[in-house]
Parts: sequence; C-alpha cells; structure tokens
Amino acid sequence: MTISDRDIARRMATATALARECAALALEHRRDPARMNVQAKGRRDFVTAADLAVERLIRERISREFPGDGFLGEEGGGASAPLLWVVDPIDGTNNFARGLPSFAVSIAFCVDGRPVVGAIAEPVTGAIYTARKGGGSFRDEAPIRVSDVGALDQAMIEYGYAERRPVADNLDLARRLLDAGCDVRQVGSAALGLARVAEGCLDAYCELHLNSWDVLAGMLLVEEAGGRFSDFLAGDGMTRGNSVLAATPGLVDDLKRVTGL
Ligand code: LIP
Repeated sequence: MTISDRDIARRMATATALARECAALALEHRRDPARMNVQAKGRRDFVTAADLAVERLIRERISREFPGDGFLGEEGGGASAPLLWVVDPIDGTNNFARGLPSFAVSIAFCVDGRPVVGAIAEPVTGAIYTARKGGGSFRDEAPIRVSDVGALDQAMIEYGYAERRPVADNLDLARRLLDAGCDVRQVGSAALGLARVAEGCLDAYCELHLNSWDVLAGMLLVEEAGGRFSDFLAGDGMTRGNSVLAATPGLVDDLKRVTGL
C-alpha cells in the first residue's frame, strides 16, 4: 500500500493529539473512583470505564478523520487492514484501576502490517512519546536514544508476566534474568516499559506473550531510538500476539541466549 509522506504526517499529528487528549480523559476518570466500574475479563485481567471511554474517543476521531483506515483495539477488537490503527486505550489497566501511576495510552498506525507512527502517553507525568518510521524517537520535543550498556550484570531489565503463559514459564524467565546478574523490574505496563527502553532508563524489556496493541507503538519507539526488537509480527503477531524481546544492541545476543526469546 503506498501512502504519501503528507498522509503519514497527518496521522502522526492526529496520534500525538489523541494521546494527549486521552491522557487527560484517563486522569479525569482516575480522579473519581466511583466512575472506575472495574470488570474482570479473566484471571488478573480487568477493564475499566476509562478503557472503554478512551478507546471510543479514539475510534470516533479516526473514523471521522481517516474513514478508510482500519482499527484494531484491545477492547473493541477489529481486523487487520493495509492502513491500520492499533490501540491500547489504557495499557497497565490493573495499575490504573488501583490508583498506581504506571499506565499509558498506546496508539500505533501501521502500513501493510508494520508500524510507521507511534504515540505513547504517560498521563501521570504528562510525557508524550512519539516516533515516526525513519524520523527518530522523542519524549515531548526531546530526541531519545537507547542506553549503551553492554553487559547483563550491568543491566536493568524489565520483564512482564503474561496471563497467557504458565506461571512456571513466567517465573523461569525471571530466574534466568536474575541468574545472569540483571537488575530486574516488573511494573505492569509493557508500553511504558518499552518507552523506558527507548529513552535509555531501562536496557531491555521482555515478556513471553503480548498483544499487538500493547507493543506496536513501543516497538517503533525502540527501533527509532537505536534499539533492537524481536520479530514480533512473525507468523500472525498482529492478531495473535507474540513474545517480546526489546533491548539496546549490546545486550541482544546475550539476552537471546539467556532467555531463549
Ligand atoms: C498489560 C501489559 C503488561 C502485561 C499484562 C497486560 P493491559 O496490558 O502491558 O505488560 O504483563 O498482562 O497485558 O491489559 O493492561 O492493556
């Protein structure tokens, strides 16, 4: 599918504006716990009124501004398309629902199945992370780059535990990282973790299974900030998800060996 630079720039502007607006909407919901309306989707997997309101806002804006584009959202679903928006309205919903600060809005725009625009909002700090294919990664207006850490026993690495994989396998991943001497974190928002890798605060992020809406904006951020990313879209990653290994280049080979990802 061919699309002009101008049309990609228009989508970059819309994604950035939506990230900012949705951050404000999420904070508005967060200020009134009576509006949370937390519902369980599965074990340790929740949705709130904010997830639904944010995704609705984004769907309506995209439908109005880019009626020919497809949409795939965590809460409302969707299908793949040559021009496709992939959205996690609140990434880190469990944190959000309990009043913890680590949650994000994640918006990606893809052409022929690969992200070319990404925007991640961190509502609690007000930061907006953006990336455009070939254009670099930014936190607000400042360029960001991955770290230059080159040894696992000097690295700070976040891992996420995936609901869709056995507890034993999730624990084994954490054990492998600890055995390798890594300083390990687990925060509960993949999108924020990937943004931290892109800005060099973390040296890698790994998880046994994530969905495209958790990952694609962060994947572009990491790659445009000089990082490396596993082949998340292999097979049917867009609709079935995949494992994730995102890292500064100096750690990639050792992390592949240690984690098997
Ligand atoms: C979450 C991810 C997190 C993962 C959770 C969940 P959600 O996304 O960001 O890394 O460990 O299982 O998938 O559900 O809050 O959008």
